Amino acid sequence: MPMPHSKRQVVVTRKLPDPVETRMMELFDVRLNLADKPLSHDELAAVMRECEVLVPTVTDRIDGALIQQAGEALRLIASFGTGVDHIDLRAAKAQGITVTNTPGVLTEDTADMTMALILAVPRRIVDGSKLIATGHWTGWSPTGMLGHRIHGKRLGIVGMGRIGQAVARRAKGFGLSIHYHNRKRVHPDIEDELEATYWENLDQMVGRMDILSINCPHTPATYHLMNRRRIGLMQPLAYLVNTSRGEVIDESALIDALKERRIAGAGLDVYEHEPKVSEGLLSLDNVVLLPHMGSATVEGRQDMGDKVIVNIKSFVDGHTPPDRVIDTMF
Ligand code: 8YV
Repeated sequence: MPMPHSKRQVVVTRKLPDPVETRMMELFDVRLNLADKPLSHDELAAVMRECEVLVPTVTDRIDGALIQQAGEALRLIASFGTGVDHIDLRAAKAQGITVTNTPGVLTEDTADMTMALILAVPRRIVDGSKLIATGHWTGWSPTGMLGHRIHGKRLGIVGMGRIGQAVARRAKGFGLSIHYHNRKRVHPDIEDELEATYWENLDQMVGRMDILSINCPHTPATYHLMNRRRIGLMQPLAYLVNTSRGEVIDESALIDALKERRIAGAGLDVYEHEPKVSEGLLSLDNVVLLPHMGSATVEGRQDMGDKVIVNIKSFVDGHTPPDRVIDTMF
């Protein structure tokens, strides 16, 4: 059957779940990446010269140069993911290219993983598991595998958006008291529900928390928000957890603080130079390191794919896609 003219040429840069790809094939003229080999800068440039819709992921750096070289046909970048720091939004706007993302559908999964790290680092879950796996466990002892209590401690959430609030809800159930810093104070009803304390001044909060969780997006304003000076304000028994973006923390300053035991530990799911994980982190015994898997659930990936499809479909049908990224920076 000849392809209907209404089908738009969509290029997907990575392997997506089968049901998502199948539905895309039904709706659009799609080029899939079944081998899941990330495209090089040149390969991205080549597809962006031809396609009408690009579906990138966090592993594709869609910089200003790529956008400027894009063909006239490229009208939509429908990213598979919530964070959009891998896309030069200013350049896209200048070229009249719409950008969409997939907010909301990975909130609970990411909050779960944040909570897992909040538990795993102070309670030494990975250390315990390694002890068994290596055959070194000799039995229970009164002073064996001691970690630190979660209940009754203070959790400082940096970025009280959807994910920050979902973390707060969970953490409250674990008996943590909730503190937060955000560009804007959240609605009083949410503060009441979470019994949350707002800190307008991040430095003030950082110095008083037992656990800090990074849940803000990476933007020019949050790059190295946890810089060397701020990490230096943390208490020696405090933990730092990051499931957002590595760039929010000065990774080398964090490594120094962990090495010198100026803070107690860190749980990281994201890194400043992904997929590279700093050598300095790998040799530490007070960290739990995960491979950017905060939203890695079968259900989440399906929901993300569904959102991408709705965004493309509404765009090609002439409507404003539901998840258009409005760049508030400009
Ligand atoms: C996604 C994420 O899996 O959505 C995000 O912002 O960080 C991840 O959890 C990834 O971005 C997919 O592109």
